[in-house]
Amino acid sequence: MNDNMLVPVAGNGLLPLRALNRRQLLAGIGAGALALPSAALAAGGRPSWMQGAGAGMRSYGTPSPAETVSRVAIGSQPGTTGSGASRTPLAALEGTITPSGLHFERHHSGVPAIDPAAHRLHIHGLVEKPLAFSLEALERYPLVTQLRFLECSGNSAANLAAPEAPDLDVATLHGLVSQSEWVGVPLSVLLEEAGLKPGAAWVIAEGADAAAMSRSVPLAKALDDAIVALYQNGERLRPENGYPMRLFLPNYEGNMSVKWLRRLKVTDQPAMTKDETSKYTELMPDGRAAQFTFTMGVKSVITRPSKGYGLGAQGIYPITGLAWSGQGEIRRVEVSADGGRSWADAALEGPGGPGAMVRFRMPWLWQGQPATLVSRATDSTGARQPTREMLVQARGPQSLYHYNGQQRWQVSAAGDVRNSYV
Ligand SMILES: Nc1nc2c(c(=O)[nH]1)N[C@H]1C(S)=C(S)[C@@H](COP(=O)(O)O)O[C@H]1N2
Ligand SMILES: [Mo]
Repeated sequence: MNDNMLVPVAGNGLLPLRALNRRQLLAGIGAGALALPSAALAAGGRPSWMQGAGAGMRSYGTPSPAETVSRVAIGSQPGTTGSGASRTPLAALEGTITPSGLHFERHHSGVPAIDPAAHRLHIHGLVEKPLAFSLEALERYPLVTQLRFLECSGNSAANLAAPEAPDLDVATLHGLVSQSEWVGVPLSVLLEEAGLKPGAAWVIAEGADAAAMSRSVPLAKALDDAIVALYQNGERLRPENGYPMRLFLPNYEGNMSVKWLRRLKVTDQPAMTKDETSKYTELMPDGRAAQFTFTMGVKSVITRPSKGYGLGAQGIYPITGLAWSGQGEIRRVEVSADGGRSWADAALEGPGGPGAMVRFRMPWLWQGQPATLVSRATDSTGARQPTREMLVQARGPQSLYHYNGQQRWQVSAAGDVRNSYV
């Protein structure tokens, strides 16, 4: 076979994963894009390695001034300072780790200014010995490292609630998810030190913000993989992400990872706080609500191409995105370019592991044909990401939280991309 020939593996131009080499790209219609760098070099004069002495050092680095990536769709409740959300610019990022300064934020009453020296974490309730920990004390415990996604259960809700596909980009729709390397003290160690009394079944976590955000955590989760996180991506937590300490509950809805953690009360029953009754419950079609729906479902989203990241010249384009599941590891991501009629397996990469995001990639030959790009993930429990239709049928349009439906991007003949339900 002529190795310049590209034989699609599924409908509408999906290409085999390892078929591409430089010769094929150059021989193909992607040549225009590849010619760019040398043209730019010719126009720009001398190559970059011939520059002068250069600038000096900085005590704390920031991105190149040429890079303008920032959090998006930053919205506050009217009349409040910082009670709202900002979203991770998913399409602008690569790999699987979200830079700390671009981690999404969700605050119920702004970001408190906490003096780390004065801050204490209290453990009390059904314990033999109530304890109070300073940041300095917590630092001396053996710390554990977890590469984990954090997703607000309100993420992607616009796609469930709106009858017509809202004309929004991937960050605005799905940017309430990020991934960091979290380092902290296992909560089990602190609870064992306090000594659990008979009847202990729940731990009520409370934050030191004006909202005193509180959630009830099942004791089994607290003793399993919960940590009191002190570090994020190698440095102390950012103020917006809970400085100086936060509860981090892998795989659970983001709301339960209480930031600015100041109190853990061990109890025999849940506290029925505002955020586990009037909020963060899912209204079902029969009028009842599902409560304590902790675990995030299996999910994936194509980050490029996507709205605002459309196609230019015809040629080969990488389709790429992120997949994650609170139920287990991501085992498989399939991609379709024909709206789900045919599928092909994408390549998975990144460190992955339980509770971690993976990146997926799939080469695609675009020759000006209209297309609908979709991805669907399957996790190690065998659960596969549902379509929007399946979710609406099961839950009605009002359940809002925990939307993990497949994202469809409609590509026009002009190469523009928009959100689509069909
Ligand atoms: N104390 C406190 N903890 C909180 C919140 C808050 O407003 N106050 N917001 C919760 C919600 S709804 C989410 S999704 C996550 C967001 O964490 P992040 O801002 O670090 O992304 O924190 C949770 N923990
Ligand atoms: Mo949230």
